Formats: sequence, structure tokens, C-alpha cells
Amino acid sequence: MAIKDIDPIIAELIQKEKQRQETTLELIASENHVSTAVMEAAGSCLTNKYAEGYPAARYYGGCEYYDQIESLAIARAKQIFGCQFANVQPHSGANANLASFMAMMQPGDRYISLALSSGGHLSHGMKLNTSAIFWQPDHYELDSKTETIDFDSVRRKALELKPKMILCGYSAYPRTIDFKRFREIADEVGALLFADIAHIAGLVAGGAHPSPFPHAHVVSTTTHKTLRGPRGGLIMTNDEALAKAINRSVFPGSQGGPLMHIIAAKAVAFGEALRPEFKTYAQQIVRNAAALAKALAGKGYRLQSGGTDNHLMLVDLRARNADFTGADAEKALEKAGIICNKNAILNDPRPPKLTSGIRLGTPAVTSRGLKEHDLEVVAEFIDRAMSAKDDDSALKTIRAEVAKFCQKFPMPH
Ligand code: DSN
Repeated sequence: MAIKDIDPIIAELIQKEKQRQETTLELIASENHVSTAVMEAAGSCLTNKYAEGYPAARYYGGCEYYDQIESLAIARAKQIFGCQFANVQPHSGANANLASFMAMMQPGDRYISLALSSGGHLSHGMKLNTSAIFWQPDHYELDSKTETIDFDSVRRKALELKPKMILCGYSAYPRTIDFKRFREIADEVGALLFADIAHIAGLVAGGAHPSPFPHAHVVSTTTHKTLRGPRGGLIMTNDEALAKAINRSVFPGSQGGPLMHIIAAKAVAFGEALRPEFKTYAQQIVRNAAALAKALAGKGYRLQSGGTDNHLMLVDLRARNADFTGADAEKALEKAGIICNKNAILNDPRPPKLTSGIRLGTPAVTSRGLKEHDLEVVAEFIDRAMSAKDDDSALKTIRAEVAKFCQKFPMPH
């Protein structure tokens, strides 16, 4: 029976969400719109079975096709990123990071990363997360003038603390990551280099950002951001001993049965990322971000670090209106049909629930086919919504215009 007959309440909510996605502009830097093929695999009969273990080494019978699917996902991930080992089972990016930590360090070991408040991720040492409960994080900084990675601070911390691991890769960092420079520092102190490329994986896949290989010892990512796959995680390495440790840390270390429908959807997305058109997509994401950043700067907004090299930007709202918090902006923009998230600006005087900025990203709108000149229109919508602030009637008018604009860009599924 169809969902609408079995459970009309959920069916209607799904329908409403579909309509919300279709009629709004998704500028959350970590989100995307997947293809019909990816959705089909994620919603398939593969959800029915246990396949604990790995291909050809399962704890359940009946895994013949699951083995083939997971092996294909692994082979495609290795081909995309040019590495020798891949584990496609992590249920999420945080799970991938937990398993990577377990593979690289003993409990209590020290590592350095960028703090969540400066653009890192909660699984990079936020005090309530396992990454800080079971290991000892310390943080390197952004340079307060350039607002980019301060490699003097990375090196100083590394020499002082002799960490077991150095973590690079971020959730809110608009500039290119110099993996080679990180590796030089890691080698100087005998640390492992761990790159969490969750945000930029699709850019790396499409050649629009330098690869973390061969520099990083271990690379983790989510599969649902710029990589445009189902929600999930992935870990890669070129080191055989680390690969064995990673496999053990994922299963049985931190997970049980893999989500095989999601692994099939990852395989489909990886297949899509290997096509030439994905390169065009990745490069368009970056061009669109640059166009949006330029248009916003032209309207008086300050961008942290002065702009963007990748798919995202941090807009410091104080330059435009000192009273308008990131939380206010997120709300006003949502009412206008533009979806984004509040985000701390470097040394933000406001708490994380308010902030002084917003984070904007172009992966999802690029999947809908928007080009540079369309992003200028988006910047105009954003600026009008910011000026309207709490004028609900003005925001409603913009919302209708945004919905009409969205009709020109059908969803890719
Ligand atoms: N929550 C994600 C983001 O928005 O960047 C990171 O996992």
C-alpha cells in the first residue's frame, strides 16, 4: 500500500516538505538536492536486510548482492579520490570522525584542530562531543587580520603539544585548505594528518579544490554535501595498517549493521561524481559562490576573509546593520523563502544562538541550475529581506517573488 493510504499524515508532511524545497532557495552550505537515481536507491528494498561485516565476510546469509553493491561503492570512492582504501559504512560524518579518531589514537591522546566557534565542527573537539570526552583537543587559530588559517599558530601548537594528530577541514571556512603545509607541520612533530573534507568533497571530486591526498594520512567526509549523495559518511586512506584499524573502528568498533540502502545510494552518487558533467557542476558551484559574494559585497556586506574560494561564505552583518543578529537574519530570510543558517563570525561577541553572521553556500542552488547572473538576483532578494527585517508583509511579497523565481529552476529529481 502507498504511504498516502497507510499514513496520510506523514504522506502530507512529506508532500509539504517537497513543496517547501521546490519553492525556496536553499543556501545552507552543507545541503544539496540529490538525483532521482540516488533517491531511488535510498528508498529501495535494500533497507530490509542486515549485512554486518564487510563484503565476503558477513555475519548474515543472503548478502550476495549487498557484497557487490558495497564493493562497487568502495571502488568508485577510491577512483574519485585517487586513494587505496575506502570504508563506505559510516552512517554520518560524525560517525566517520569517531571511527577515524579510534583508528588513529588511543583514548586520552592529544590532537589539535580549529575550534567550532572559528569554523570547525562539533566532532573536532567541542566539549560535549566524544571527540573531547575521550581525547584531548587543543585548538589552533585563524589569523585575526586575514581571517584565514594561521600556520604559525598551527606550528606553535604542534611543537608545544606534540599532538598525535592534526585535524584540518572545516564547516565554515571559505578559503582553500593548504593540505601540503599541514602535512609539513605534521611530519615535523611526528603527528598524523587527518583531513575532514565533508564540506568540500564534491569540489575535490570535480577538481575545484586541491585534493587532501597524498598529504593526509586519513580523510573523512560526508556524502551529502557538495558530493551530492545520500546522508552518510566515508573514510579513506592510503595506509594499509590504518585501513585495517579504520575497518575495525567502524565495525564492530562503533557501528553495527550498515545501512545498505544508503550504501547503494552512495554508490550511485559516486558513479555520478565520476561523470565529466560533475566537474562542470563543481566548478559552477565555486563560480556561483564568487558571484554571490561579489554581489553582497557590492551591497555593503562584509565577508569574513574578504570573500570565498569555495562553495561558501560567511557574511558579517554588523557592517550593514549592527543591531541585526545572525538569528534575526536567518528568520527574516526564511520568511522570504531563502534558507540559510546563522553563523559565528571570528571573535563574535554574540553567543552561538544569536551570532553576528550568516553562512551562505551554493551547492544546492547550483544543482537546480542557477548561474552567476541568477546569484545576483538572489543577492538582491537577500538584501531586500534584510532591509524588510520584521516587516512580515514585505517579507511575504519577497517570498512570492522567490517562489516564482524558483519555478525557472526545477529540482533535479
Ligand atoms: N552540520 C554540518 C554543517 O552544516 O556544516 C556539518 O556537519
